[in-house]
Amino acid sequence: MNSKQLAWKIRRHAIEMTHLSGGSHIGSVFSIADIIAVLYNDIMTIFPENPRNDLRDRFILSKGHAGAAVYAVLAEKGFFDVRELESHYSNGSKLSGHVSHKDVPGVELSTGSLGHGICVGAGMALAAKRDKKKHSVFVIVGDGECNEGSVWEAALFANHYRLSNLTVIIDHNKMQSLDFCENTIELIDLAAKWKAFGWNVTEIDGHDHNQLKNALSRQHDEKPNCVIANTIKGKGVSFMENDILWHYKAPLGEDYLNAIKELELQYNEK
Ligand SMILES: Cc1ncc(C[n+]2csc(CCOP(=O)(O)OP(=O)(O)O)c2C)c(N)n1
Repeated sequence: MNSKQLAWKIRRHAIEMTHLSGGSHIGSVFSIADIIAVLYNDIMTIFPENPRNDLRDRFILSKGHAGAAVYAVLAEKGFFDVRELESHYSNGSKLSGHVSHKDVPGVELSTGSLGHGICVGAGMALAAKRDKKKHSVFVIVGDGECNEGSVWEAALFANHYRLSNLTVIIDHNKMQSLDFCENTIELIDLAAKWKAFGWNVTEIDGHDHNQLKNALSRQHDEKPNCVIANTIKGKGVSFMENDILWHYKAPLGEDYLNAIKELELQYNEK
């Protein structure tokens, strides 16, 4: 399976998962499906049969509300049975809506309270550097999540310790839960901000797999790496794209059927 096929599978699973549970955040999941697919298919060293292998690269979804994308990729990569995805977001399930590491092989960190995943990722990168370990740490942060002060503390910290083994990908879809970022708290020029914090910054189209592969495989020798991925919230289903409704709305009834129809038409293009 190539990364585009994997991204399609992530979207296809996520529609079923949120449909079955009446769960939220499908737009947030679709926004990062391509990034996650490229990371797990082409970039990270992973060990599905031995998920805690110390040689593994570490991945943290700091915008933990899009956890369905992580569960879907882990199931597709063989960390657990894809049939478990059906329990997502339902009472008693291990696969909670906000991503959880409890009893879920392959998840490094439970997140959901925004602004924390990047801090833990920076700590993991410092630990690896001090222990002279070779693995990398990748963290996806939402652009709305950049409203959190702790994101910028982590940015200062990672530069101070020259954490070149850390790559933060900003999912820059210009939206957050109930509005556009610019109407909530303006971010202005994110690339300039991360550069000013001492990071090596690359700005790309976050749905272009070649650009993702190039940007994510390049780590700077001395600086932490920030990839600003310009994305579209809801990417992959036309009526969900750039529509704020799909942060919280569950794909039910006609919406579900129409989304499936669109995704199925895309299957042969991959
Ligand atoms: C500390 C904290 N405050 C508020 C929330 C509620 N919340 C959930 S998602 C979200 C918007 C996040 O926006 P962004 O990071 O851009 O994610 P995306 O739009 O890609 O889903 C907010 C404010 C939260 N999860 N954690």
